[in-house]
This record gives sequence, C-alpha cells and structure tokens, in this order.
Amino acid sequence: MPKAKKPKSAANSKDADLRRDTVPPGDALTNNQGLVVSDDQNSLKAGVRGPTLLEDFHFREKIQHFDHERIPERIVHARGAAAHGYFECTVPMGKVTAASFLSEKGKRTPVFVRFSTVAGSRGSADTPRDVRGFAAKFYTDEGIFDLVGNNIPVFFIQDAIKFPDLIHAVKPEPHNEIPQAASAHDTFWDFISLTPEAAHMMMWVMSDRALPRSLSTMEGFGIHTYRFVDAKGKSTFVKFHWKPLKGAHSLVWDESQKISGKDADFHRRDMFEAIEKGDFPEWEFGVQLVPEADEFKFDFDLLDPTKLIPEELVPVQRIGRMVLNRNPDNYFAETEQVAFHPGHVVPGIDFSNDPLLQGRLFSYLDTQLRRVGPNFAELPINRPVCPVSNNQRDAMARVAINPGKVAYFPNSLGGGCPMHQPEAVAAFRSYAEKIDGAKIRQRSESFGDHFSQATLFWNSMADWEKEHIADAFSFELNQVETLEVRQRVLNEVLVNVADDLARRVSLKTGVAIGDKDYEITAETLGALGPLKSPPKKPAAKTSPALSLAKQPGGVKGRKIAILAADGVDGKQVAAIKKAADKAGVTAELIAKFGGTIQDASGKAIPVDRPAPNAASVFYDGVIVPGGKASADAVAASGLAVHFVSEAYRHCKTVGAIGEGAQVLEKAMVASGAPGIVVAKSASGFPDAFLEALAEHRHYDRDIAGIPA
Ligand code: HDE
Repeated sequence: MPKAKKPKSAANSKDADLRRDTVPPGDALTNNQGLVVSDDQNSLKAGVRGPTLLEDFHFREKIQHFDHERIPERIVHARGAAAHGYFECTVPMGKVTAASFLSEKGKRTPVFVRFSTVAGSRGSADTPRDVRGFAAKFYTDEGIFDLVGNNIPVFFIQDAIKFPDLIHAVKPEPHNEIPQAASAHDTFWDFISLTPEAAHMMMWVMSDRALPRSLSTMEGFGIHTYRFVDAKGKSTFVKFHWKPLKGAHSLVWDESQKISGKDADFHRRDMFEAIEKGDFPEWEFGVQLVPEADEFKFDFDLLDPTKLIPEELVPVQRIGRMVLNRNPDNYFAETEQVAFHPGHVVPGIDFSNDPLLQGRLFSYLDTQLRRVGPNFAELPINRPVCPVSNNQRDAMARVAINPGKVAYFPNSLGGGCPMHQPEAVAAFRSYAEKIDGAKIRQRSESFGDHFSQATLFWNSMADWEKEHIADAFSFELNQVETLEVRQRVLNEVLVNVADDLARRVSLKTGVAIGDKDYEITAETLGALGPLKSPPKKPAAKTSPALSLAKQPGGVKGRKIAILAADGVDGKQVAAIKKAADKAGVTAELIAKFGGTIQDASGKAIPVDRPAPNAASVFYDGVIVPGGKASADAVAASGLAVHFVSEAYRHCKTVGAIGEGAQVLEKAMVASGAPGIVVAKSASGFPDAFLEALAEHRHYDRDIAGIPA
C-alpha cells in the first residue's frame, strides 16, 4: 500500500491561490457563450415601436441569469461582511496538537473571516443589539479548518435540539414579520422566561458586548470545548479565543439605534475602509488548555456551552496572530458563497461531546447543501489550497472534470488510487474516546446550575456596565406587551442572577418584584425544569477579564469631527488634522455645505462632509475650533449644537479651542467633566484631545438631563 505523502506546503504563499478564478473585465462585451455583443442597450424588436422578439437570445440569456441571481440567505447570520488575511503561528504547539498550521513559529496560513449579525435578514442594519458571528476559514496545508465562533463566549442553549425554537422566538414574529433584527419582542422574551439555561448568555447580550464599536474591536470565541490531539493521540481540552489588538470596545445603545437608521452599513464600511487604508484589523489567537485529567475539577461541566472557563482559573495563552489585510474582490462570490462548517477540522483538532457542538456538526453541511449546492466545496472561496482527490462525482454545477473510468474504492483498475491512508501521519483519525452509556434523552445533572456564571458576570461589571445592562433589560421588557412575560423574566430569571439587577429593572419597568399574574402550570414547569428546586445562590466572586472597563485602547482607526464655518482659525484646524493623521485617526471637517470654507486669513479649506449628512454618531469625538466668526456661526446652528450635545451624552471626547468653547456651553457640556478638553490655543491641544480619545468613552460622566 503506498504511504501517504504529506502534501506540498501551500501555506505562506497562497493568497494568489484564492484569487485564481478572478475574472478581470475584458474589452469587449460578450454573452456567456463568448459571442461578442453588438448592442447591449436595445432588445430585438419587430420595428422600432414593435414587440420584442422571442428570438432575442441575448436578451433572454441576460434576463434569465438576472432572475436567478439570489441564493437562499442564511437562516441565521444572514447579514455579514468578510475579509482575507493570514494567520501566523507565534508559539509552536506540537506538544499538544498535531495541527500543522500550529507547528512552527512564523508559519503563515491564509484565512478568510466572515463577521455577521444573527437575527437580521441580509439587508438589515449592522448595529442592532445582537450576538456577532466570527467565522474564520483557515486554508491550511492539511485542508480547511473552520473556527465558527461568536463574539460572546457562551450560548443561549445547551442542546442543539432547541436551536430552531430559539431562532423562531428571536426572529421577526411570523404573523407580521415585525420586528426586524431585534430581540425586544414578546416571543423572544417568552422563550427566555421559560429557558433558565439562557440566563448567562442574556447577561452578555444585554451588555455592551452586543453593540460592538467595530468588527475589529470584538473578541472572538470558539465557545465549545474542543480537543487538541497530539501526534501520539493524546488529547487536551481546548477553548479558542481571539483577542483584538485594539481592545474590545462598544457603542452605546442610543448611538447604535441611530446608526441603524443613518448608516445601515456602519460596520462593514468601517472594516472595508480601514483595510483599504492599511489599518489592518488584528487579533491574537489564544487557547485555554485543560488536561484530560482535570476534566472534572471545575464547578461546571466543560461540555456545557452556557459556561466559560474564567481566565483567572485557566489563563489564555497567546499562540498566534491574525491579520486581515485584503478586502474581497466580489461580495457574492466570496462573502455570500463562503460555506463554514465546524466539522471542517484538520489532524490535531477534534470535538468534545458538547451537545450543542454535536448538533452543529449536522446542521452546517445540511445548510450548505440547500444554500450553495452539493459542490459548494469546489467554489474558489471554499476550495482547499492542498490537493483534493476522492470518488465523489457529478451533482449540480460540477466544476472538476475527473478523467478516467474509476470512481470507486477499492479498485485495481486505477492502481488503487485514490487510496485511504491508515498509516499516514498527516491523515485525520478521530480521537478514540471511550464511550459507555445507555441510549437516553436526558440532560446531565452537571448542566443544572444556570445562574452562578450569570451572577459572576454581573459581579464583574463596572458600575456603568451594570447600568447599561439594567437599561437594556428594561428597554427590551418595556417593548414586551404581555405582562406575564415581563413578570416571569423578573421573577424567574433576574432575581436569581442578582437582587441588585432585579431591583434596577423593576424600577425602570414598573414591574414589581414578587408580582406574579402568571401561574406556573404543568407546561411551564416542564419547561422551567431546573427551577423546580431553588437555585443555588453563588458566592460573590468576580472575573475582571469579563469587564470592558480596562481594555487596551489606542486611537488608530477612530474618527473625529471638526465643526467649522468661514472665519475658522486655519492653523488650529491644520494642527488637529496633522496630529490626527499621524496617530491614524480620521479627522473630518464638517461645515454647512460641501466644497470649501475660508479660514480667518482667507485661505480655502476643503470640507470633508456637509453637516446634514454628518451625524455625531459616526464619530468618536468632536472638536469646535476657534476663530470668532466660525465659532459664532457654529453656535447659531441648531444642528451643530445638537451634534455636540449628543456626542457629550454618548460619553465621547468633546473639545474646543478659543472661541469654540461657547458652543460647548450652549450644548450644556459641563466644563471639567471627564473627556472634555478645552484650550485657549492650539498649543498642546491635539495631544490632550487624542489622549482623552484613547479612553474610547467617558462613562463616568453625569449625563442626566442632557438632551440628545
Ligand atoms: Fe450556527 N449556524 N448554529 N452557531 N453559526 C449557521 O450555517 C447552528 C451556533 C455561527 O459567516 C448556519 O452557513 C445550529 C453557535 C456562525 O457563514 C446553520 C446551532 C455558534 C455562523 C447554523 C448553532 C454559531 C453560523 C446558517 C445550535 C457560535 C455564520 C448558515 C446547535 C459558536 C457563518 C450557515 C457564516 C451559521 C446552525 C449554534 C456560530 C443553520 C444548529 C453556538 C458564526 O447551519
């Protein structure tokens, strides 16, 4: 039997491989058969005012193809944006995994990463309150590895069999298809109020984690416990992490709602423009490793996807980095047709028995078949960069032309090839886990504690984060029409997480703790299951890694607005723009109209965006420079004053130089409040402003009573 050869390394190089089917436009327009077309403006008619002829094969081919341009959108994660890049191994992991892409320091593997929202349909906005998908396809030299994760480390449910129920509950209600891309409605909260295992996830989804500032400021998580398997077959449990170099940062709720209306493409635009500018999103790749022997040493079950391993118990070891440095050439061919599957693994990576993961291993292949077709793996974006050879044949839209008459194994007529490789080092073989159990439909008792980690999350939050979480629960519950559902969320979920949380939500919704206009019936009891016995109250502990309060920052990639009119101090504007540019910040000058304004010395300065098209929610900070005529005009503009006031309310950095300070006063900005930078002259101002901007937001600001 021939020994398997390790495929020739395709790593490092092969960005070109992924573009191998790119078709640049030719000079002459042809139809799909290569025929040069003489007229693409007029259909063939019987006389200039006569009917179009059936004979017009060019017209019919063009319209027919157009009629079939759409493929079914993803049932979940329909809205997404993606980019190409590379993964680089920084710490060789040969001791715990045989995976070749993790075997050598400096080894690079091409990747394609698709970020997505979950609930909205394909044309929905980028910034609703939602979980974000974080799906990475690694084109390794041993085949495709897909790490199909989210930006939240836990999930709503413990068993895949509940996934259709969860998604039916959160999607728009079926009778009127309202609301789009929002969980704030009755069916979702009805489901949540009867599904205590979702409590921990709900804390994350109601936190600012569900409102990322940018795709590049999100953490990513594989969620499930997977296995690393070394060359000798020894297994180690592993959880995967992505840590953004820019830190994890979020929008505030009012801001994200407004962005949803003003720029539905906020996140995809931000990533696309950043990559075009060379500001490449970057993450460190981390793993939490748990030896097999320690499987039962935690007070939760490693197989339970509603639990995380606190980083304080098992640190995240950084073993790689990922840089996204190229935008797709074509949205449909790449971002829409990319087909992820948690079952796309390479030797050295294997699954645990997490019942959510196990269910996913069926679902993704099934969905690709429906969406993209049986030959989805042949599409350029899905094709491995190492050789593919098997006896799968035919089916709709087959690309490969397989010569010869042998399409079966074993065979002698084809010299036995392609042959499976029982002895090959590089072949995948499943981890030989010992299994001994009765065939039952039952949840393990070790999955029964639904609240301790929800409480841990709450306890780990800064004050402002707690306030945002209570506000989010209250906003959502205020949208729920059924009183019993609101009461059940308060009394069956929130009181079990933290009294403080329940009290705050009660105050903001008017739903009293203890008021129960609902009955726990046989049906709901069945659903509530574990609540039959009173939940265990966890000891107050914290995990600082869960908070967004102390994230790495920096200003690279941020956007600031300069509000100005004729008569502005041009030197101040130039100083701000120069410092911003040096720091990788985009500073846009906003004035009443597009074109140019004249500074105090009569020099023309280009306007980057006219005021009616520039909302404060698109910027991380705002500056009003001096120059009396300019500052007076800005102060007299309702739009401009609203701009500053709203930025202040959204806790952004607000600055003014010289006469510009009057605008801050008009906008009711409290002088001396955190993140307010006021100076008499430009000297030192840009640095002070950028330093404040690096803090992302100033949540310790007292904004009560400020109009937005
Ligand atoms: Fe998915 N999920 N999922 N999911 N999921 C899909 O596959 C599914 C789950 C995730 O950018 C679908 O191609 C089931 C957890 C991402 O193309 C589908 C269950 C996590 C993406 C599917 C889950 C995810 C998907 C829909 C419960 C985080 C987008 C279209 C067991 C770890 C990938 C598609 C992309 C997409 C099924 C739960 C992440 C239907 C049955 C947990 C990032 O196959």
